[in-house]
Amino acid sequence: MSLFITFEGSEGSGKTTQIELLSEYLEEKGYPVLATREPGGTSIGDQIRAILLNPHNTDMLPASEALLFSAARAQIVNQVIRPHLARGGIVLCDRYADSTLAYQGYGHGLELETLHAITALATEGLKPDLIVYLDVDVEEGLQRKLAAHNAGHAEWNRIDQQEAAFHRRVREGYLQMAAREPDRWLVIDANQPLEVIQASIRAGVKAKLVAAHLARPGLPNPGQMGQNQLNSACQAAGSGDPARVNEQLAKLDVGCSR
Ligand code: T5A
Repeated sequence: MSLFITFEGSEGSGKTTQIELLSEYLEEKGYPVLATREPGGTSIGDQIRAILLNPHNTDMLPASEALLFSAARAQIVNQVIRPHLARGGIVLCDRYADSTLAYQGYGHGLELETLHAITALATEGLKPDLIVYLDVDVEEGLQRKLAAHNAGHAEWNRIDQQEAAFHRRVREGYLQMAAREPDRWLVIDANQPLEVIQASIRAGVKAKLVAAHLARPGLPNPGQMGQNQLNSACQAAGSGDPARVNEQLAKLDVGCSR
């Protein structure tokens, strides 16, 4: 069983913080977790990141941005993400293809259809099982990031420097994408305290993990994971491989009595 989870959001939405908390939690439960980020995560990706985020590269064109982010993505998908998923692991990725659609598409106005084509090339069609979108007010997010920068904990990069209207278009883009695919996107109000956000993320991830365990031939897909549905699915799973299913459910603290 593998699971690919990406984290999206505008500046200062708290992705890095929440990924660290989730990663610790899943590792404690015994899952093989790999946390990584875009752009970066590979040697070539890190070099591309330095070019992309260098505050002095003010004349970079949106098309160049889209291609460079995608080049870094091709590397990380092929060298890091796919191999870990193939070993049955969980990948937590700070930003992925939807960042390109939000920033270069909705933010800069590049054609979405073209970006989808470039992204398909870079990812070889690999899509996340779950996209956690942390929705923060643009001004609040930028203030958080600036405070972290002033305290020496974060960089203030070329894209942070964009005007507020750009960041608002990015947020609007994210919300539109999330509304189109509600099964894949988990939208969380990221203006809340850290632990409240983390609890919502864990609930969403648990549901996906349980669904992944149960979505095997002959077993029902638990879908929205209401308690009744979950119980029925667990009972039905008893006719398949009950020991394994229950062991996994217990690890997740998900109620299931048979
Ligand atoms: N980009 C990226 C594109 O344009 N196209 C693409 O295809 C891709 C992949 C990457 C930039 O590249 C752009 C998007 C970005 O602009 P980055 O430095 O990696 O640059 O920036 P981000 O991914 O945006 O990461 P940030 O550092 O801005 O924010 P995070 O990771 O979302 O937030 P985090 O966890 O570091 O938190 C920021 C601060 O807020 C505090 C934290 O303690 C920290 O100080 N905080 C909270 N404070 C109060 N309440 C909460 N709930 C808080 N959560 C966090």
